[in-house]
Amino acid sequence: SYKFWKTQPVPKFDEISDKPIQEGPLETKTVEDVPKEPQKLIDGFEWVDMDLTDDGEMKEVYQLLNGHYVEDDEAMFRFNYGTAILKWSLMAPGWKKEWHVGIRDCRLKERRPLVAFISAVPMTIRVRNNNFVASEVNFLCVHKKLRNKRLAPILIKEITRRSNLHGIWQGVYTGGIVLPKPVSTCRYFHRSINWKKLYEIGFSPLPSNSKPEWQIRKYALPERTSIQGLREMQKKDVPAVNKLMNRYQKRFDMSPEWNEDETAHWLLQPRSDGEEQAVWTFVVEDEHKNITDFFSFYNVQSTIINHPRHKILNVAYLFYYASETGLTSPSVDKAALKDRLNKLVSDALIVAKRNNFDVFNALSLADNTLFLEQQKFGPGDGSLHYYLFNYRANPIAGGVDKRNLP
Ligand code: YNC
Ligand code: MG
Repeated sequence: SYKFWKTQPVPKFDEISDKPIQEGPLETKTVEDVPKEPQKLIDGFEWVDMDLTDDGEMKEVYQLLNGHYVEDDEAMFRFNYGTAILKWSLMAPGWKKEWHVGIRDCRLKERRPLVAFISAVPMTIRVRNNNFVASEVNFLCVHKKLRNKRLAPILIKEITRRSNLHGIWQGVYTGGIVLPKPVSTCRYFHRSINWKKLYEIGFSPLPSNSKPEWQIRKYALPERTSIQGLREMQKKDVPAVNKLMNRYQKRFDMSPEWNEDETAHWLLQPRSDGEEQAVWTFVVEDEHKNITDFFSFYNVQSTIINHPRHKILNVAYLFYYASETGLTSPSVDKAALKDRLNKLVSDALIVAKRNNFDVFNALSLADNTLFLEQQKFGPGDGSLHYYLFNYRANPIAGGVDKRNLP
């Protein structure tokens, strides 16, 4: 019945109209309207700002998420965000320590364990022709022993308050569960890289008319990439990639708007010594030294919850990509774009295999439906819902549109 969500500035499920609605904020407030203090927690619990530049505090966030963050419906896998990818997601340009919000259990005087977390980073988002700054909220997590006690709404109200204190009134978030009311819904697709392992852990079934050898052969990939001029992105590519990205994203109704700092951060992941690589980005440079295309993917491991031999699943997630082929005016040649994206993603799969990934995930958004089938992605069970907080928008087609499914 959405007792909490009913009270929040989000669209209701029954707000349907035949005509397009006027897009924009649902409510307007000023910083003076915002409480200066957080809501008081019940006795024994305390708000904390987590300092992610401190290895010890970073480890606490890592361990909370590692034990208690998102699982699939059958509880076979749980996300295992490593500290490198947590830093990358949570310390993006404009990050603030007070947006890394924790709750400690102080009943245990000595240990004071971290038992809940929520975070945000600021981003500029474009919805059709409007750009606005929003809090991108992620990593909402409550310890399993404190579930169903209405702590989640308290965390959500607190990250909202802290966003509002910075004059930010909109939020962006995604989730596997249905809440009022998704602006878009996408489906997950998976492309096996290490089919044998995926089969052994119960992720991939053996089709009744197939054999393991046939499946392995089906998903085999060449050793070498095929596109001339493909190379890893470097710092010097940032201005060109930034321009290409923002031009290409105009193809879509909703997208982030990155400046050069954000482009560098999200595609090149500033790394300290010995830190693991979280994101891979490749560009295509033509004979005139122009950047004509790029693709990127990032790594989130999952813990395989109950398997005697396999403990970790190495998953690549397709991130952003762009190609001049999608920008030819006055109208885009769909067949040429389809051909180009298939070449790019085929090379992305080869790079992922070389880096020991087991599976490559992509959503039914952006131009992904142009290559999913040909690159042997198969639909998964999961959906991902996209939400806007305090912003009314007409629905955005994505995976929801059945015509987009292969
Ligand atoms: C969820 N994922 O509906 P109602 S995604 C939002 N996002 O409220 P309780 C959620 N709301 O229905 P529990 C939610 N999950 O009564 C549940 N809710 O109105 C709502 N899981 O609270 C739910 N991480 O504390 C209900 O539930 C109310 O103890 C129930 O805690 C929930 O990060 C949770 O899936 C998710 O750790 C913390 O189950 C817990 O079950 C858990 O009794 C595993 O809460 C990890 C997990 C969620 C991943 C994510 C995005 C979060 C977005 C939050 C919304 C942000 C809004 C924008 C704010 C900024 C605005 C500005 C400016
Ligand atoms: Mg709770």
